[in-house]
Amino acid sequence: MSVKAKILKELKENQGSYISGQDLCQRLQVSRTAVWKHIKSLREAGYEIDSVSNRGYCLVHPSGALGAEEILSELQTKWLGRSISYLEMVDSTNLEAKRIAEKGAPHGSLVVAKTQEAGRGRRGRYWESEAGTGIFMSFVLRPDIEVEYSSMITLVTALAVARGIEEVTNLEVGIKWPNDLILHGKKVCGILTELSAQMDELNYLVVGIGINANTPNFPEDVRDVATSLSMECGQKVDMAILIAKVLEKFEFYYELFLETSDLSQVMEEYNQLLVHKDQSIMMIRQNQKVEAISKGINEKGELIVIDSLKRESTIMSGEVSIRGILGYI
Ligand code: BT5
Repeated sequence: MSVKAKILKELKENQGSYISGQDLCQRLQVSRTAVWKHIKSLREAGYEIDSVSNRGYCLVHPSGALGAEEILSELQTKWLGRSISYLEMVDSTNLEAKRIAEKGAPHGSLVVAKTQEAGRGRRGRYWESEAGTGIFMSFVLRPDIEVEYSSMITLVTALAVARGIEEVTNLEVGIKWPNDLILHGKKVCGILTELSAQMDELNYLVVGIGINANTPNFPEDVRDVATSLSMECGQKVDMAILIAKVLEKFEFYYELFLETSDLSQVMEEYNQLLVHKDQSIMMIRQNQKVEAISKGINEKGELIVIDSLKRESTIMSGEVSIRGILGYI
């Protein structure tokens, strides 16, 4: 963690009370000048920091800005997001994560952007990424697993994001299999997992997460299906805190997944959040629609469905899309 992030962490932990310059120097093993320089730069970034001689520094108001320091000062993970590349603008954080992965970026490296010019959804679709309003991030994973197991990571991510959002905002998020997060019938987060493999060997995975955190409104083409956390809870969400929480949850569920190389330990929790569980859904495969009942996922992350003749089968993600009977949800 950089000295600036460490100073920010100390100030946040003592928000509202004064911490002396000398204390900061001793705790962080840096000079007074270094502390002063970083305080100045935090002020420039929008933090309101009071300073009183003989008492020290006091964080009066956080900036609400998002950057590597903000995220690192909240982060409690062991390996995920310990190296952060924060960009004001990028084509897509997934593409950037792939570029750094190709250059050897380690397991857990994180890319976060203020805006994306070509935010991507699945199958060539796009992701609306208005500057500064949402979380646009991707991380690199280098797991020692078979290629065919990697699709389960998307489900692990969905569960982690749902739990992260819940903890930070108290909002109860549902999951639309396999990778959409739903709040009051609308999509609040999308996940795009991509991989690089040679033959059967997995080189790396990139997990991309887009969360509509503080999006005030959406363009017409997604307005009916999209919502944001701030719209639903009526107040702005601190994106650095949310990112840190989501990464922490991901580490937790990912490690459970690695223990068995399947979803047996997280499946029950995932199914509890599934929006269509035990309800009718429309399965769409190459423009063909078939009605079925969703029974939740199995340990491989496949959706178990029962058709109108009461026959049970499983569907794999990527193979079919599902919809509610009356529309998107
Ligand atoms: C997804 O695709 O839901 C995956 C989205 C992943 C986005 C993240 S952002 C960080 C990282 N970098 C990237 O370039 N991508 C990832 P899909 O299931 O195909 O859904 C895409 C569809 O959702 C679009 O066709 C729109 O209808 C709708 N949509 C677009 N932007 C949206 C938004 N901000 N909120 C809700 N729905 C949106």
